[in-house]
Order: sequence, then C-alpha cells, then structure tokens
Amino acid sequence: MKIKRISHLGIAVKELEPVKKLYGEALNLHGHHEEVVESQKVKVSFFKVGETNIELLLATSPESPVAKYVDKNGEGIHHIAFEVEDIDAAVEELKAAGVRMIDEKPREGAHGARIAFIHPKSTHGVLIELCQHAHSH
Ligand code: CMX
Repeated sequence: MKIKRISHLGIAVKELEPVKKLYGEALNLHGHHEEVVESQKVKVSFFKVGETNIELLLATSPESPVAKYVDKNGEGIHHIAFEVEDIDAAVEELKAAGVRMIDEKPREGAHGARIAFIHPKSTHGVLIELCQHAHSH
C-alpha cells in the first residue's frame, strides 16, 4: 500500500466552542471546515496545519464511539488518519496480513472521503484510520 501523508489527527472533545477558540485564535490555525458525520455520530471541525489537519471530534449521541472514548479516557488524541492512494487495495492487503479491521469494507466519512478503521487491538493501542479523498483536504 502507499501512504501519502497524515491526513489528520482526530482529537476527542467534550465541547467544541472552547477548543475551536484555542486552535483558531490562540494557535492561529485556519482553513476551518465543519460538518456532522451521521454515520459516525460525530460533529467534526477541521483546522489546517500544512499538509495535514487537526480534526476536533464531538459526539452527537451517547452511542457515538467518541462519547464512549471520552467517558472512559477524557478528552485527547483519539486517532491518526493516513491518506492512502487506493483504500480498497489497502484494506484487502491488511486483511491478508491478518490485521484486524473495524471496517472490512471502506465506508463514507467526513469530506465525502472513503474511510476504514483498523482495530486498536491490532495496532499496539493506536486507532488508525485509512482514508482516500476525492480531492486533497
Ligand atoms: N484509541 C486507542 N484505543 C482505543 C480507542 C482509541 N480511540 N477506542 C477504544 N480503544 C480501546 C479501548 O481502550 C479498549 O481496550 P481495552 O480492552 O484494553 O480496555 C478496546 O479498544 C475496546 O474499547 P471499548 O471502549 O470497549 O469500545 P468498543 O470496543 O465498543 O469500540 C472501537 C472501540 C475502536 C471498535 C470503536 O471506537 C470504533 O469502532 N471506532 C471507529 C469509529 C470511530 O472512532 N469513529 C469516530 C471518528 C469518525 C471520524 O473521524 O469521522
């Protein structure tokens, strides 16, 4: 597989506004984009940092994986996302290598990207997302 860059770092938060103020004002980051990803039960807020992004994640339901994460661990880094050239091929390669996937097939994520998560039990404790964008974000 070919990993092109770190697409984003996902940060789980309890409230968006104070954290947006920190990244947007105190840290002076730009390129702000926000959307609700229904399938993941999260509201996401992006800030550009060079070729990568910070993705703030707010749970929109108590059943959201982010709500569960925050209840257990508090706020903090939730996942790292690698942009790959061909996500279908990447998922098949990982499965063939015996890596445990959360998503056996890619699904739709923020920005209309196609995404697939690798289980943290297969990655020494880090939740890894693979994504393929129609355009660079
Ligand atoms: N990073 C590292 N480890 C994590 C983790 C994370 N973000 N979330 C859970 N884990 C670990 C837990 O600590 C736990 O480990 P132990 O058994 O050693 O305690 C184990 O994974 C199971 O966790 P859990 O709390 O019992 O939660 P679930 O098994 O119900 O769900 C997971 C965990 C990873 C399968 C689920 O969170 C998931 O499917 N995540 C992928 C989707 C997602 O996170 N979406 C939100 C972001 C969407 C976006 O960016 O658009």
